[in-house]
Amino acid sequence: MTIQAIYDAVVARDKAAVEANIQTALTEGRDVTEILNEGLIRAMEEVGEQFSAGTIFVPEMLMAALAMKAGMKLLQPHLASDNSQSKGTVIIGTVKGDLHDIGKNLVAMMLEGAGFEVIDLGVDVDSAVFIETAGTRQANLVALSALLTTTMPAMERTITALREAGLKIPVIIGGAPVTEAYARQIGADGYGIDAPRAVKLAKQLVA
Ligand code: B1M
Repeated sequence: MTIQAIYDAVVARDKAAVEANIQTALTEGRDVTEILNEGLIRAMEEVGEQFSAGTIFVPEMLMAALAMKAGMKLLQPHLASDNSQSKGTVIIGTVKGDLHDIGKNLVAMMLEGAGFEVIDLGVDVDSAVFIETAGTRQANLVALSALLTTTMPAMERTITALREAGLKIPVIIGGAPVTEAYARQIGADGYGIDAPRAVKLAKQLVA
């Protein structure tokens, strides 16, 4: 089955096989969300478990991430697009100290697909850069991602700095260790457990 082959190829860190199997799945008319959730995202969860168990290490985790990113690139044009009129400008980035960008890229892709103009600041983004860009680009929303428990406090620092700079732009946060309770605790305006939820929140907050 093609979806299982995509999953297996990510876990095996085989970029060429990920690409070939995604092409096959798309040709077969498989649902893009199924390919993403059951093929790619589920495979990265397995990769994380293997890392936690000590059966793979950072280089292997990185290779799996590169295979996943190659797969996401093929899916990007197939994600629903609504480009009729810009729904607003979103500044997105992974916070200071954190280099994980797959989830953040997925959120950015889906926001673009939903009609937002997305300014992606990349990874390891200092709060000052969020503030400067949000101000100069007249952003309607700031979206922060963090994958490490050690970088979650950088989300709070960014929100505090935005407020101290007098910017009343709504902020949404997300990433594997982040919770709804943490979002409330640090004064974020919303928490997205996954990319579709982040898009839903963005639509609610940027009316
Ligand atoms: Co790292 N890593 N990693 N890693 N890595 C995790 C996060 C970890 C859970 C693995 C583990 O131990 N099981 C663990 C964190 C433990 C913790 O803090 N609790 C960990 C660690 C420890 C590390 C290092 C410290 C390892 C080391 O060096 N010893 C190191 C840190 C480097 C740094 O950032 N400073 C490190 C490095 C790396 C790589 C560079 C090798 C690579 C990242 C490559 C890249 O991103 N370009 C990597 C990877 C691939 C992972 C795992 C395996 C996969 C992450 C991923 O891409 N998932 C991860 C294990 C895991 O998460 N199960 C792990 C797929 C992606 C689609 O999911 O990003 O969660 P995710 O995004 C989701 C949601 O969270 C949500 O939407 C997405 C789904 O729709 N979401 C948002 C994300 N951002 C959002 C923002 C929103 C809303 C929703 O609104 C704004």
